[in-house]
Amino acid sequence: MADAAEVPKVSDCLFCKIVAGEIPADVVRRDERTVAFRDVNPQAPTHVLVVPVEHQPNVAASAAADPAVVADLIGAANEVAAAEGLVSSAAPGTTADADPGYRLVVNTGAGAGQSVFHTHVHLVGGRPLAWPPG
Ligand code: IU
Repeated sequence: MADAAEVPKVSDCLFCKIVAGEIPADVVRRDERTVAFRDVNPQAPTHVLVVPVEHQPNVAASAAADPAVVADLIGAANEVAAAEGLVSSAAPGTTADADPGYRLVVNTGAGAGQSVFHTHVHLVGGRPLAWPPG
């Protein structure tokens, strides 16, 4: 695992500071390329943010710089979802009780609701989720 103190960061980026351990966060998963921590303003019983260690301002920039990081983020989010009891072995199409599921949201751009400009995936679950989102 990378030493957090050695991770390059953008000096004024909040999520870089969380990745580096300079700002406390409720970290639920960490590997060499991603960090997952609970959102400070949760919108559901499970609301975890999964971020890449490498700073990019949004997922479009992350995908352009290193497409594999997008798979890393989704893989990490799925592992967190499983740990939170949101991944069912039930066949698709069964009831919400049997297959609670989860939602991944990647707000990209201010107009889409992005407020922190370090790529992040919201993992939301633990309650019924309506569609379409707001
Ligand atoms: P957004 O998609 O960029 O809007 O999401 C940013 C999220 O970061 C949002 O849900 C905030 O509650 C969350 N957050 C956080 O977890 N810790 C912080 O110190 C700050 C924002 I500032």
